[in-house]
Amino acid sequence: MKRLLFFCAVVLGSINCFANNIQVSNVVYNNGAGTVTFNISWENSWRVNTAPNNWDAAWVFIKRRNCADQFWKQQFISAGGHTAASPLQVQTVPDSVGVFIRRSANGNGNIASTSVTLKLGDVPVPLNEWDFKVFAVEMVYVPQGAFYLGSGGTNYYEFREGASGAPGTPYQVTSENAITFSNSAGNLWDNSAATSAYAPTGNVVDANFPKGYRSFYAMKYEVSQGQYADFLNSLAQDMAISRQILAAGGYRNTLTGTWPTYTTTTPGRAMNYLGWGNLCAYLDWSGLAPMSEMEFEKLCRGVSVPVANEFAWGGNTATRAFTLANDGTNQEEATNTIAPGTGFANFGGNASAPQGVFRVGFAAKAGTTRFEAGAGYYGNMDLTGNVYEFCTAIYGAATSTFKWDAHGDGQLTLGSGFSNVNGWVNQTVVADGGAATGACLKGGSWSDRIGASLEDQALRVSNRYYSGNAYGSNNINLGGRGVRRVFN
Ligand SMILES: [Ca+2]
Ligand SMILES: [Ca+2]
Repeated sequence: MKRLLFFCAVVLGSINCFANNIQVSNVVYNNGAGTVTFNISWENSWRVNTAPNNWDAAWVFIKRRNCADQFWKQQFISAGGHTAASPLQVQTVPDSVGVFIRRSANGNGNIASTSVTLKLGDVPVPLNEWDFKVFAVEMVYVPQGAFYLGSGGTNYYEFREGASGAPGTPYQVTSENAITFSNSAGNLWDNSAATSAYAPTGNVVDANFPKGYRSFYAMKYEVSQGQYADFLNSLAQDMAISRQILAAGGYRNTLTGTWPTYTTTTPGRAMNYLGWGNLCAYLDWSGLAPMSEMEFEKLCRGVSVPVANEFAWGGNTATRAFTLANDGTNQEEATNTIAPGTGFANFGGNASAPQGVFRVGFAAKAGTTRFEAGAGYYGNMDLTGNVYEFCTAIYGAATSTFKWDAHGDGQLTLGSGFSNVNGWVNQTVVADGGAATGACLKGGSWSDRIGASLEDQALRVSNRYYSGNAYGSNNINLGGRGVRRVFN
């Protein structure tokens, strides 16, 4: 078979990827050296050795495509031999699915376009027949350390220490050791008196279940519409058709089109309509993993002492963001006056405009406080509101099958495009019903109100109303973000 060698040599991939201002450009493949060189830039970066003692980073992974094929396949990365220009450095991972790129020293501000060269793992011969596409996802590092589950608040469903009454005393997680779920001293329990619907099988949280004590990286933002379009366009056609979610005009989601040219006019807005199986597929393809509901609480609260009924920014009152400026652009923001002492988030929009998802990180600007940005302790955005975030729950069998070290390998089931990671629960579920059990929803969404009813408590960090749920569908409110717990 005659191959289009000349065509290939000319188009060596040069593709820009946008994910809330992170940009990859000037992708150049050197088949002699076995490297891919590119420039990367993003905004509002940091590395600090004072609280929260962390940094942000880009999770970078590479796909390759043969000239004769439109299906981008996983390109593994070498264990070493990488270079990054100042101020960046490369942090590798044992399974070679991607790398983290982060500041090499303390600092903050924008990362200007900076050159990075990654040494590739094996590339099939002939070496000069491949295009390469570089993807970058903004992440936040969460250091190892103890933290609290439960806020001591009045959520009907909320973790608490086993011997305390309701509203109870928060439960402190001090290791990754197995946790007993019991209403006795020193154990983990729930305000609801833990009916079977909200407890793990066998009443034990397995030692291998990710509890948030160990360090991990979490996506700075919810998965965006642009990221999901990039994902679909990189799959084989049959996989993309199975995983496509076309919701043009649906609650501010504009994703539309056909393979391999899915598009959205609002790539920076959160991806709603993202069912559990579709989120798992995106995360497997990206080399990431779903977070657990314990990790979600740590992202919000960090090492702080809980505030009863708090939201992600560490306070229990909020200002609703609803007056938009630069709507539909990559500068989309809200201009409402934030009441003193309150945090800022996209919620309460069930019956009033703008009624839908906002740009991820819409409230974060240079100089905003954690309350003004609606940020979690470590700098993750929109943990309260915008889209509900799918997590793996302390509920049912998931608590013993879902392991902390199980990450995506960049490769999906052929044909269906579903994820296929050992131990992840219900990976082929994209509809409501009992089959989605083990996935839960945290943080509330753009449509939720703040109030006393069970539904109106959903925006609170520690609320577990949807922890025993069966919602897996491509619903107007649902989305998520990924984590990675294994790195060198
Ligand atoms: Ca959210
Ligand atoms: Ca896989």
